Amino acid sequence: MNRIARAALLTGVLTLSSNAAFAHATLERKEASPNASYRGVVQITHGCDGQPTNRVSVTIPEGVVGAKPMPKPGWTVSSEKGPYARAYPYFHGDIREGVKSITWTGGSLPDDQIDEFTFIARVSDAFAPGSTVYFPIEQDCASGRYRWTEIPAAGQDAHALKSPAPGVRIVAAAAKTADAGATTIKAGDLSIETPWMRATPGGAKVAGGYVRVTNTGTQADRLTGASIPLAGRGSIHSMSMEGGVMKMAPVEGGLTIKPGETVELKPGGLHLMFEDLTGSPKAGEVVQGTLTFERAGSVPVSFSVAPIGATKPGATKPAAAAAQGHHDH
Ligand SMILES: [Cu+2]
Repeated sequence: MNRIARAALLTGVLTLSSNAAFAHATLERKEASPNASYRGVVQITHGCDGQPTNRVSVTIPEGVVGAKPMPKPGWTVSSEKGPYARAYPYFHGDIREGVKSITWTGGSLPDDQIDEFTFIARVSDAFAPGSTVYFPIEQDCASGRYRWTEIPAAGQDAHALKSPAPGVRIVAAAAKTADAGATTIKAGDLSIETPWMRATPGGAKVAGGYVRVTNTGTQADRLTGASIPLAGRGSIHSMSMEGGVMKMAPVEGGLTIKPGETVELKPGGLHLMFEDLTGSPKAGEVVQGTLTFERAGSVPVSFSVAPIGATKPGATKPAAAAAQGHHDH
């Protein structure tokens, strides 16, 4: 035994609770989104004051539905089911009851080893982005146990709790997932949102690209170019009606984005024009590209590809798209 450990033993400093303060039971994934699945991985990083852990139980909070545990070799898993406080939308219908707690027993996790206990569930629409949902966890050893079940009161700091239940922050799906078509890239004073483009039919030589750019700085910037590997060249186009016909033309000198201004490139208006295509972007793909700004420089972006004729990122093709007229990009 080293000197520090001996001193700790003599003075009693190394108590169960001070140990616990450094290593709570935790959930590996600390963010989830409403109406999306959540993979809960309970991490146990120590036993009970030297003893092995032989029971782990997680309470599935109200509003988290359709929970299912992952079996674990060497452990027996059981679930307790019951009715929910209300019905929640669940895929194609409503769900009114389900798993309320999951318990793994019969294994033995030594104090000096770590392990994970996994479940899958769906976070319902009961939680708004910015809120936190707590999953109380019980950890038992032969004698000795932890109850990671304390939930902070409104305004209370979870760090002040001795045995906090792990919390998962609810974030809007759009802020988190690129495939939802909403991503924000920061480049200097510019905020570049949701670059997307339309799929093109095979053999098409042109494709349109779209993006929203906000200038949060105090000096104007200018979008001067765009490129994707599939296109021989890229430029910025405007569209206007001339004699009843929609015409498009390059924006000479680049597109100015004034301080505080948001410029939106969208179908039917300003757009990125990719020409001399050597391939066809397909719906669902992500095309890597570059936007070039006078001040912010070259900014790598990922264009998510929406279906042919889509009017919005990620949107399905509207029935009227084919009748939209002169421009299919
Ligand atoms: Cu054009």
